[in-house]
Amino acid sequence: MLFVEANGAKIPAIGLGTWELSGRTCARVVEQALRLGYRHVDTAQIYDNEREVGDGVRASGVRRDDVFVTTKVWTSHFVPNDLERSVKESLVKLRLSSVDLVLLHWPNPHVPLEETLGALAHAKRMGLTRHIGVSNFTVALIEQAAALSGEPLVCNQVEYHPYLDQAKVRAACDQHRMALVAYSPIARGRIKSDQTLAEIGHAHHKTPAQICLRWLVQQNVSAIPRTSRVERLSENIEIFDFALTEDEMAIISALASPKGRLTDFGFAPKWD
Ligand code: 1BO
Repeated sequence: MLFVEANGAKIPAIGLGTWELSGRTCARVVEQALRLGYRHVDTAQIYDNEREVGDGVRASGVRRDDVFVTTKVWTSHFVPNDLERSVKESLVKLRLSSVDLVLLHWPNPHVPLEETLGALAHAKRMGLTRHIGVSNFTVALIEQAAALSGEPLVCNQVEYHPYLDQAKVRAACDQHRMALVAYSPIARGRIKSDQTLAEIGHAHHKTPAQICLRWLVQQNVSAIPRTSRVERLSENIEIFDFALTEDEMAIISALASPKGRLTDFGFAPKWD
């Protein structure tokens, strides 16, 4: 497994996303993923599956220290005392004494960023998490956050796949030595029927999803594909035995379109 190194953190390049996984399916998929070699699991308070993620981690038999666990604080808990309480609640649900990474799930313009980041840094100093970071931050917000944070921010987790150009966000992350972690990395399954990726895949004996994930990790991005199907778990991790050429990387990057974003909400920031 490759790692993405960022401000002192070593984030496994492929992780399991758990957005919209719940109940026994979630616990079973987490357990299977870890048994297959995954070492990175991503959850969030708002996903309402932290309990099952923790169950899956324990059931896998993989040593806790060998798994990189991320959770996220929802925007309604960004006032300092709430944030600390919320992280502690996540740990209780996960039944872990600490996580590897806690992220601010989305920006919240109604609470001063400095205060929220102060509370996040405090959570790190209390030992509740090894690292801290942000999610769904634009370039301007990354700049503000990097300037205000009392502890290094190790990543910005955003939607990223071949249909969405994230060059500006990637450059801002690079500048601040933050990793970019890609959610919806196979564009919620749309990648699977992509002709261009299928053709490139043919040359490498790989599926379109594997080509897509390889394209991400070759940019030093960590990707967290979600699946509830065990056979897909293996497919998504078997991407470390080949490399894309520069031409292939460029062909895939050219698939980006202004309409490529799949996850948007009324409370989202004005995207770059
Ligand atoms: C509302 C959840 C978005 C992806 O983490």
